[in-house]
Amino acid sequence: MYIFLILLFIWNVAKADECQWQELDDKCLKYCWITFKPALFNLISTEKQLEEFKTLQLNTNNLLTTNLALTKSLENQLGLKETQVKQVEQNVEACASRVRTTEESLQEQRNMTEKCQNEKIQLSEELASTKSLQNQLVARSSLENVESKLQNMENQLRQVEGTVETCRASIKSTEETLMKQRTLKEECQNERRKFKKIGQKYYHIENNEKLSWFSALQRCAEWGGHLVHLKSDEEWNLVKEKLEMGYRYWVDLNDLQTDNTFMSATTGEEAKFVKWHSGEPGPDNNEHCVELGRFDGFDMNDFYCFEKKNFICESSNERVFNYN
Ligand SMILES: [Ca+2]
Repeated sequence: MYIFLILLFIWNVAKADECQWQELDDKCLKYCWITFKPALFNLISTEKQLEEFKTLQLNTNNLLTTNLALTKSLENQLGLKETQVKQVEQNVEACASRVRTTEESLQEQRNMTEKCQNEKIQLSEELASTKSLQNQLVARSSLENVESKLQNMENQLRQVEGTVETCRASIKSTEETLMKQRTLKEECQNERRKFKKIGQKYYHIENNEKLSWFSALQRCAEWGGHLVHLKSDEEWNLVKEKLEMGYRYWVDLNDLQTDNTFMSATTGEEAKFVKWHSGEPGPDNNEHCVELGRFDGFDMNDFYCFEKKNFICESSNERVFNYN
């Protein structure tokens, strides 16, 4: 373009030499104007284009600068990213290292866990063995306790057996006593059967055994009766007809409490019926118990109470004789 303008300028200058300066005002100037006008416009246009080009170049430079700055920034960012990538790679490596360490630790833990499980199994077996031994000890202790309790129970059993034996002995003694009582009762009953009805009452005239007045009193009581208590001549006459001649019989009268005041041991009252032999009761103050048969008949006589004589019992309860 510049080369073309230069060539065009040179050609116009060569054409101008043909014109006279005096003709410039009209001929040459017009010519020149005609000649330079396109060039001038072209130059203006070229300058505008140049300006635009410069502007464009400036913009381009700015854009390039911007791009460079951007590129620089990108490069910086890239460097930063690379640094970060390196950091990440280092982190990854560190993580991988830690993973390996963790795996190793995990493996160690697994090994430790397996070892612990084995030890646990072994401890469990030892614990089971210990428990078994403990149970055996407890069982042995329980057995000892049971043996001790059994010994105590045996001792208690011996005591109970002793008590039972004592009870048996007591029962046996009681049975024997009861048997004796039954025997005595039977004897008494048998003796009661000895009572015979004489008149309106029942009497037993003991002709075999001789007792003191006191013993005779007791014996009649044992038989369920009392020494005979005569109340009237009728009773006296009926009884004396049954007596053996030469025998002497105790009756229930005595003056043991007050001399010469004869009381009935049956009624506790002073005797209302007496049949004294002549001269009786005598002056001997030691004679306090009354008998029949001292003399030829069976009149009454006071005599020594401890002398053993036959005796006459009278029933105190008529029901005793119902079975006769
Ligand atoms: Ca006398």
